[in-house]
Amino acid sequence: MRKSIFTFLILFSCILVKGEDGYKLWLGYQKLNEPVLLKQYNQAISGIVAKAQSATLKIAEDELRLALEIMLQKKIPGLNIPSNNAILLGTPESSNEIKKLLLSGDLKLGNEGFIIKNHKINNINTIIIAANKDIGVLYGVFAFIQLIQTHQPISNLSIISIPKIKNRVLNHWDNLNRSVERGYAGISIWNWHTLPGYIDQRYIDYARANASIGINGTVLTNVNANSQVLTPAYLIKVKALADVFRPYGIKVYLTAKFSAPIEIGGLKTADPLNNDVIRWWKNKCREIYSIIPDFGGFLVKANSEGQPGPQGYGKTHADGANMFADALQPFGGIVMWRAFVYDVRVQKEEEHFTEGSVGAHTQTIASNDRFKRAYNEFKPLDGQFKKNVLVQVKNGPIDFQPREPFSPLFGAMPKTPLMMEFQITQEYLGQSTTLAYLAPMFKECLDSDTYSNGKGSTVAKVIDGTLDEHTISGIAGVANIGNDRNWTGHLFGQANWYAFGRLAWNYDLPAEAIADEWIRRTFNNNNDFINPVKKIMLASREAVVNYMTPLGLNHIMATSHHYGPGPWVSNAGRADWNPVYYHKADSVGIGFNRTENGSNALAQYAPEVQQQWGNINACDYKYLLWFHHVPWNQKINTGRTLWDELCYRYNSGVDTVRWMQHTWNALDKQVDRERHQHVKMLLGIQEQEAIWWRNSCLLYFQTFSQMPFPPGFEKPDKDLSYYQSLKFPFAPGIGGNL
Ligand code: GCW
Repeated sequence: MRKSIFTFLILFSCILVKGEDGYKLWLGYQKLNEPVLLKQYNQAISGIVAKAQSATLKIAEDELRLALEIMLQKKIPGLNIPSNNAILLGTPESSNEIKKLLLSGDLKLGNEGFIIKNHKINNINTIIIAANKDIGVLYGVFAFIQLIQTHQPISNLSIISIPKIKNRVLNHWDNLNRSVERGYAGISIWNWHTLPGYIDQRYIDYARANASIGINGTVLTNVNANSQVLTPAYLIKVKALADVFRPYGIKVYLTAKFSAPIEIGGLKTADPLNNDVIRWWKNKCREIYSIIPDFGGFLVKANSEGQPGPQGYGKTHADGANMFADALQPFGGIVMWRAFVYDVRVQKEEEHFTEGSVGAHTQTIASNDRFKRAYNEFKPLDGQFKKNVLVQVKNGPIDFQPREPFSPLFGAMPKTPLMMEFQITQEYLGQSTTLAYLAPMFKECLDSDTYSNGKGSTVAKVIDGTLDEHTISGIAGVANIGNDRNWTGHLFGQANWYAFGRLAWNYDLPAEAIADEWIRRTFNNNNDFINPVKKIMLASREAVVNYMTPLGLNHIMATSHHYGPGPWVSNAGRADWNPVYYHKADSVGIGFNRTENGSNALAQYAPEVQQQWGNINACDYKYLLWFHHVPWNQKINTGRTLWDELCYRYNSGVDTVRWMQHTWNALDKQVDRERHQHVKMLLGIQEQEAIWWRNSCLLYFQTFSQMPFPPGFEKPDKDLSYYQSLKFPFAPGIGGNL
């Protein structure tokens, strides 16, 4: 007896102290506490009719039941025929009623779209969740669950939802030894050592989370690939993951190292036009598809940062990509060929580059500005890629900075489907100690007008294929997922994974609406909580821009690990790995002149865009130092001198973080202690890091401007040499090809 009381007490206290650790993401269904709403939902939902024959439909039915039983606190029976208030799930194949409904309208749902509708069948009220294919039903189920999680009415539903972009893919930069390049949430979730025998529950939960936001592909391995993953020993491990993901509508892709035929195939060359090489890749593809029949295809980083590629054999990116395209084509696979290129090979020419002074080959690709590289290499190849190639372009011309102008390649290659590459992991945005909600950053790029086909030719329309009538389209996000209990290191990193998926499905969704649904699904529906948290999220990215890289500064992070400020660094191996290359501060001013009398990178944009950014007096202050070298004492269009504005921005970044801290701290009663503490402690670190950024950058830039800090601003408590002495040799997230 005493023993059982004891056990009870232990269990009870465990329940009391156990908070939420974030593992459940936005799918931690909770009992609904609002009696009126509960009554409405209970009346409207009596059971589920689903003739689930496939694994996907079974998952859809189970998920719906799980969610409803927890949220509505009642049993949800399975029904054989529609009775009053039943939810009817399925496809034309699984249900005649659905067949009739889908045939009755010109719905164009495609393979992934769905419809959710209140529908009368013989005078009986039902809710129909239907799609042409099983996966659409699963997406529909998650959308319906979202309605309940976010307390929406369900009495007058007529939702039709179709993804705007076809391939919505996560890119894991995960190495075979489980380190994650630019990963800040522990080690890789793929435990290659125990695969294929051991299927971690995480693999299933990962697939479920991705399906819930419409992600339909995953590249398992780092772009700085290790070719071992293409060997039979690893392919059976890949197959095990593909088998887990398949019913969730997720295809598996791999990175293909260009030199694999040499490394694992025993050939002497990897020349893309060599017959042995061509044959080797064809056989490799045949082998992969015999193991994984729905394999998605390859992601390739070639001739970039030391990776091998076709240029090593005097061939072009198109030659390389097309070789893969031919090998994958019979099986329906695609090639995602990255445009993030700056080959070390042409470094010497670049460093001594003056227009017109180099040989014919380097003339086309070398440049006096890293900004221009991708465009210089790829634009001339427009029209040369095979039909199943997508060229994957980073959102900006340099490298995932807190703010970049859109890459000039968008809109410049109408004959080639361009795929967007965003970075969800926060390599340059404070990594996992920083709360930075990235939907506003993703949207800023997607909504940018390229003017390539007249006004309204947004980046989003370039990548969804509508502008240039492409039949394939894609968007990739470099994942921020690791084996940390909460998946992403920072709890709010989950919002970026979530936002990426939601925008990939529908880029028209406002960043605010996505934040709103994420907060409701992850925490609660209490407005006193939602409103302040939403404000924090929406201010967060701009705060980071302000205290790290305001006014268009970029790439001034410490080199290699990119953790913390390093604007003074000038000794890295390549000129364009140095922050001084990017900010160009001198006694006159600061910023990179990319106008006609500078590197003229602006000429890569349409005339309307050139006009928007080309005039130093009119250029939006957000992009100013991206395009202009501005004198310290010049009055800019915010009304302050450049130096004062810089001080003002750095300070306001710190102030915003402090405001975020206070706002969050006051919410301790509205959220469980575990998650509250987690975010609170990280915001404490973020405040320290923001101060560090502000102080060190302003002290450093002051050595050029020689101007005083405007009155009223907090003075740095350390001197510049202190900040310059800080070293972080073991900062996380480095390492490739492992
Ligand atoms: O952002 C840079 C990173 C590298 C990365 C590279 C790329 C995977 O610092 O770590 O390598 O870009 O995108 O290929």
